[in-house]
Amino acid sequence: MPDAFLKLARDAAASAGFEDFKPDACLVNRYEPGARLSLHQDKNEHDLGAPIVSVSLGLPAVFLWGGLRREDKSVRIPLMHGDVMVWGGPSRLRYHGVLPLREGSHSLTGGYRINLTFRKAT
Ligand code: MD6
Ligand code: FE
Repeated sequence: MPDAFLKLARDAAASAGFEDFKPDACLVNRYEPGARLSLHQDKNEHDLGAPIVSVSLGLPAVFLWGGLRREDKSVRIPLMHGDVMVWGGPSRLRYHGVLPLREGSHSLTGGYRINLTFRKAT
């Protein structure tokens, strides 16, 4: 992974209280208008002690931040270009998702949203 990506993820994790995050994977998803991510847990990683760092680029989105059970109420968090979310510790397995993306245009990504999620996958 590029050094700049690693530093971004490590610095973000540290500022949220997760020192010495060593991500070994960066998932890159491109969302087009209408695309959504239904409520889910990120639980494919072996080490659930490591946080998730999620970087939003381009078109804005609404993040759904739920609880530890799928049926728990979720709150809506607007995510803009450059926003970084970090979750871990007791919140590592909280359900989350993204509402359908609205049409728009961003000077850097055009009609898309790009999300990077950094993880310790192995
Ligand atoms: C987001 N992404 O796009 C949140 N989870 O703001 C995710 O929760 C996610 O992008 C699992 C795999 C890929 C993802
Ligand atoms: Fe996720």
